[in-house]
Amino acid sequence: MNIRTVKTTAFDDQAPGTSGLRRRTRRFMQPGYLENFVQSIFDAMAPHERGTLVLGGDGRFHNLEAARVIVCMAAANGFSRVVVGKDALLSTPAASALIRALGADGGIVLSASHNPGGADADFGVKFNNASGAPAPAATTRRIEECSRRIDRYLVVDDPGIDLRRLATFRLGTTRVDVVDPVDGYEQLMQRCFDFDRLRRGFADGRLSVCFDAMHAVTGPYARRILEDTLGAAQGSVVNATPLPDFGGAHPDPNLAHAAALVRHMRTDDAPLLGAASDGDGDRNLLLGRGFFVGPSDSLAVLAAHARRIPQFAAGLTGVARSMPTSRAVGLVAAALEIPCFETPTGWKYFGNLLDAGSINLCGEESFGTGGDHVREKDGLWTVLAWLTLLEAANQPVDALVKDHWRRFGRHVYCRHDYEGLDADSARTMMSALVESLPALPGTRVEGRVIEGAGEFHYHDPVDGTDSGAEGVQVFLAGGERIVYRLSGTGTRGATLRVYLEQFRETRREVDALRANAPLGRVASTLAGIARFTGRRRPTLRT
Ligand code: G16
Repeated sequence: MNIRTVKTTAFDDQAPGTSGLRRRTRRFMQPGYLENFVQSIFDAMAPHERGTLVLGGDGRFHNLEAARVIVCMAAANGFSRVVVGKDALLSTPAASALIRALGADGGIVLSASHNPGGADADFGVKFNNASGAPAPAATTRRIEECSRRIDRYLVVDDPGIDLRRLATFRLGTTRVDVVDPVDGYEQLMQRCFDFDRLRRGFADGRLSVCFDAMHAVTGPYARRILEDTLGAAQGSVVNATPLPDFGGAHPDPNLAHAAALVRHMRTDDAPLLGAASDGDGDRNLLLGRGFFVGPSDSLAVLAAHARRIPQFAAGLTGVARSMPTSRAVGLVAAALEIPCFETPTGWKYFGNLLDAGSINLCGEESFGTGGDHVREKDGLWTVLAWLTLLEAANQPVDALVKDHWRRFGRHVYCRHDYEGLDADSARTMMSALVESLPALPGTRVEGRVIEGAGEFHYHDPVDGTDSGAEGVQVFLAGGERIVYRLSGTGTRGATLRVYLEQFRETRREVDALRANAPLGRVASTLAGIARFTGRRRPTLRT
């Protein structure tokens, strides 16, 4: 095996974002771009960590080609074993599960998550550590440093490796196993849930589901688990074949991009549960008949009923939410007398808490929920968890959620996104907002009194690391809260996210988007969004 040392020069845009490095696909296809970043990951690992590497992706354009390059680089860098999903497919949670099951040293997932795929769309690479968690901030900083001073990468010539069939072969001293991407994940789900009970629920008609895989990676997982194993009706999983361009759609499971599912869930044929997942299978959207379950409420409901889920039969040790996520789960934690941690946006911040056993359930407003079975958010797991609750409660989705609001009160919550902003204007707006914070408490804006305001800083209670400037919070009288932050996952310009939350004890039905519209205007005035960015309205409200 001929290990080639290829000279290279650094690219100046390889600092990982909220979740790995996401760039335009053509940027990744530029000679040396993928190789530099992958070599930087390997360089950031200690030599004794070059044991087993897990590898897979969400099937988007360039997935297979990039995986072959990475196999050749792993062999050149002295890994003893590379375990790759067949067709170079692995959902993000399945990759995390495989890393943990194999005791691997880490894994690389090729995905830009919910971003569109294709030659003119997005591609991404993320690295997970030996516990299966997204690389923590200290590691991503090391990777970035390596990417700045890189001057060579190592690779072996591709002898024509075929990742499209199950096989084991050698590349020099490296053993490469091409494995079924679903097997291990399904076995893990069988340990988390009571499959016999779910099977009975589908068999006697109390359970029914429509799962929209959005032509992304969860198709094969959902088909196998929901239809083949649990007996959901054939055709319950739609858009189940992973396509390189996700069928030309945006694989983002929200009300805007999963519009067909939303419409279906309003018809007389709607099943008990409607669900969708994103490009790499870690996000989830949940719908009842004509009813949307917000991700923050989903987390709170799961926490309140956790003991009904076999994985949590012994109870929850603690829960966590990212700062912008609504505070609904905190009320449940208080009732259960367990801690509720508040972390910055990004699943990587949950990793240490899960490893330490401080929490076993966590979630984010960005359509992510997960437990301690893996170290990633897990879309299909969340669907199985909800099916478990629905079967046990024998209630439709909306009744379960409304019961929860009656018991705990409701955090009426939504998010306004201002997408495709000029990056400099967005940063200037955030800086001006941060500067204005000390003077805000006690002032009024559009008739509301500001009680407190500040930037969010996080001190990791497990490893003691500090993360600062993770978004701005403004607290208003009456329990309203506005959060501002810039997205860390986009590939063009900047996206400003404004999160709006108010608490209501009332039993009256409210539409979250409509109820929060006035607060959205307050948020816009307060930060001068139109003045700095030229935008009068958000591009997306969810
Ligand atoms: C990623 C992270 C999530 C995070 C989200 C926020 O999600 O894994 O933990 O909440 O980004 O995105 P943004 O910075 O754009 O608000 P994913 O599903 O894109 O990997």
